[in-house]
Amino acid sequence: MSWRAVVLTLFPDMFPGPLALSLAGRALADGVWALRTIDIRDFATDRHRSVDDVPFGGGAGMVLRPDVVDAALAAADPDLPAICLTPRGAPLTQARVRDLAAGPGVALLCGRYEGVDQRVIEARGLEQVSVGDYVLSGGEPAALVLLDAAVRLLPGVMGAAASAEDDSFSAGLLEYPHYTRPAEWQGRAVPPVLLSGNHAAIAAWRQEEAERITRERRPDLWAAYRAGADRLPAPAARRN
Ligand code: 6GU
Repeated sequence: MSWRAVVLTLFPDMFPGPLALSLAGRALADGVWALRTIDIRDFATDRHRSVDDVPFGGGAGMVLRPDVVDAALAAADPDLPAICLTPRGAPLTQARVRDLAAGPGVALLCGRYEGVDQRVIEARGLEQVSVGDYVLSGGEPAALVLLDAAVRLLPGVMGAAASAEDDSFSAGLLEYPHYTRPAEWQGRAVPPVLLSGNHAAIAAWRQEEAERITRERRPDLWAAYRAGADRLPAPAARRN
């Protein structure tokens, strides 16, 4: 049985989009996962096929109607976790992606306009998820992001090397930098340790670089990593 993605959207033509290519596209063609789009507009009931209306209380933009969205959600697989993509959601994390990939699939409601009527979010118990602190014109690119992140974790989609890499992100650090041939390019040399053949020294250098980069760029991740390291039974020597 394939991992199932159901996307509820006003723009079904945006799917599979980039997910038809590369790793996700191969897995889709091979039946590792399946994608179904539900056009929210198909569930409009009036002759103008309206899906949205002005916000109560006034203000800019339009709000997706709860009755139309509820009817669209009723057409999705009831056994899938249902997520509403919205910039007001909880930040998407690798841990959440891993859990979703381990389950039967996901149903994704893509908000448009100013958003979705709050009552259908509550009535359906929708989880609200964001992909970052910036505003997209709709949830569709966020759905593509979530699906890409989940599909690459499905069994057989990536090699064993990649799952080990994931573990290193799950360990809470940004990755160390990478280099390939030529060993010197435009006067820039590759860090000599990488050419040394000393695998212990290479692993130590990569760990230090990962820690330095995380400390410099992501003080939030660095603090969480330090807090986690403090809970280890026999802590190795640490650099602040
Ligand atoms: Cl999930 N939707 C929209 N419209 N904007 C976003 C987002 C989602 N995540 C970050 N920005």
